[in-house]
Amino acid sequence: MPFENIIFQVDAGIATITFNRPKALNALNQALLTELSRALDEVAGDESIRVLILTGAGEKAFVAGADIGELATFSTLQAKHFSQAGHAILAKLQDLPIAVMAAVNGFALGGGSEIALACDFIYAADTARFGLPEINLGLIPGFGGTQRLPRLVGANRAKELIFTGKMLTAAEAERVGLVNKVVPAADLMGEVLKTAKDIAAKGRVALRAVKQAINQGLNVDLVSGCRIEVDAFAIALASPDAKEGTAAFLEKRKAVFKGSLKD
Ligand code: CO8
Repeated sequence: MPFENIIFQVDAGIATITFNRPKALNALNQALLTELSRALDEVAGDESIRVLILTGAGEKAFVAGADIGELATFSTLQAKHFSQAGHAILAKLQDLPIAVMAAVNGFALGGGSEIALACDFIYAADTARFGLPEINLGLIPGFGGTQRLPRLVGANRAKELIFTGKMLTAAEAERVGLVNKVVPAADLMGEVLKTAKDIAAKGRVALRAVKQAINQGLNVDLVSGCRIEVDAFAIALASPDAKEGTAAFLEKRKAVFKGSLKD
């Protein structure tokens, strides 16, 4: 079935999902979330994909949050289902064994910020704005914002942002560690693709192992996290890519990683 609310493209190992409801500033309705979930399944099932980029259509927004018109019609049970579905999709996004970058090209508000927070890291246009303004609607974040934001920027900064519902500029978001890099809007996709291509050329097994070690390690104490790293290191070292990488170094040539899982 074709996508109507997102654009899904794959080119040379790099997949891009573009949220595509520009008239509603790419707000998340149930149809969009269902399509996002399907696209993530396609990404997970395609071994040629090494990097996923998420961005928004139009010049104004990445995603301006959940669709408020739709939200306003929900019963309590529908709200719970919508929030649970959002959590499941963002867990799927976070657990993808490849690099996931958010290219935030404008407003990333509410559920939009929460999607960006579930990515591995964020590059932003200088025109981007970040915020969790749910409190202005009498609501609270419902797609992981109360959990992922404090882990990234600290509880004090997260509370100020969520209690006030205020927006951060791209420069402020970079200063608090929410965003890795801010560039002029016209250069955003070029910068994102440059880093995506760099990562796509690395060994697949190593990338998967290191991402799992970091993500799982963040949920446990340091000693347990270091044990996770020991296992992940051993798995990476056993991969054909590690044989190629070490041989290439010793032979003074550039490594060519194939990402295969057996010799
Ligand atoms: N939902 C629906 N439509 C939206 C949304 C949205 N979140 N944001 C913008 N739009 C629509 C506007 O209604 C408008 O439509 P129309 O042209 O038909 O009137 C169009 O997009 C353009 O928007 P504006 O005219 O408002 O553009 P401005 O440049 O004046 O303002 C803003 C841009 C500041 C981004 C403003 O649109 C705004 O404040 N939007 C709402 C942002 C917001 O509050 N987001 C949080 C939503 S709640 C949420 O995300 C909860 C997530 C977890 C849910 C869990 C559920 C149980």
